[in-house]
Amino acid sequence: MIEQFKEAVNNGLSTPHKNLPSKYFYDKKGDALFVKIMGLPEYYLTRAEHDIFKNQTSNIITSLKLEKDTYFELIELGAGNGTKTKELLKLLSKEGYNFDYLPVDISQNALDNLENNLKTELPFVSVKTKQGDYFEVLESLRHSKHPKVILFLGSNIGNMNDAIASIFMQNLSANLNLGDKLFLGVDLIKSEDIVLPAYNDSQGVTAAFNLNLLDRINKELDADFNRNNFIHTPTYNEKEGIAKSYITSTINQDVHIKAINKTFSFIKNEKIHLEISRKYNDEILNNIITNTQFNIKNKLSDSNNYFANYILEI
Ligand code: AVJ
Repeated sequence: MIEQFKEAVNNGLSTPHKNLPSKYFYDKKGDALFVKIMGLPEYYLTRAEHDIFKNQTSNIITSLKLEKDTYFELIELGAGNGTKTKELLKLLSKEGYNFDYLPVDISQNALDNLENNLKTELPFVSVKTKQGDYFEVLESLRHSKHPKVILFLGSNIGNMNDAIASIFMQNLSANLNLGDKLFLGVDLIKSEDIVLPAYNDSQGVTAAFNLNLLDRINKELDADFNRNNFIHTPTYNEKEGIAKSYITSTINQDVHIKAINKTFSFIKNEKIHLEISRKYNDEILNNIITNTQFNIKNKLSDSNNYFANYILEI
């Protein structure tokens, strides 16, 4: 784990276009900051997807062609705190659908919290948590032959570039059987005046979320980054539909990372690329699923048309 982190940091800071992978945002502090982001007035994504789950719940069930007398597995990749999914679980349980809810996460702690919460809030839903890597878990479920519905929500796919997203979808489809479904949440391409503030909020929470990665490197790799010498400088290009986050060095500076035994130099205005947040439309999604068995069956959008949940089927 720490070896991988070390290698990613060393590789990322040793290239001319410096970068650090956003998957390392999520330490304890980063998790808490992301929860704060989801509640920000500018961060419309979570509210928009929740709008779909809350106001179109029965539409979701119909679109997924679920049947009351056929057992199915509802598998959520990266379940988080399950706020949106609970809307769906509530209705499925109330209407007597026959299913297990299988939240998958890398964090056992997140799964324990979710399980405890569901035990009190939705005691009649059968929950079977699965700790591990998405594809390890899917591989282990592959032979069950029960119909499966996969939830991959929150525009989490947006952190992948199109080549990686395409490989991800190929792997996912290879682990499913004919008739299985994917319920995929993506942020839609829209104008900069809406998207950019979501990644550059007025309270500076997203800035703190990005700069926290420097603190994490200081802590875990014994480095001497001074986060006050970097600023959060996100961009959004509506034409390509990608938000990118960078931190920019405000001075010429050297940073030593003891665990790597190396000093890295930053010149004034030099950027480190941290994250991409890809926005979607039908064409982009169609390109990504070209080499998979998936077909787009339906699409549900929120009332502002900011966000969409696509239903794909094998
Ligand atoms: C969790 C990947 C959906 O890209 O919108 C939020 C992460 N980064 N603010 C996103 C994030 C900055 C988020 N995802």
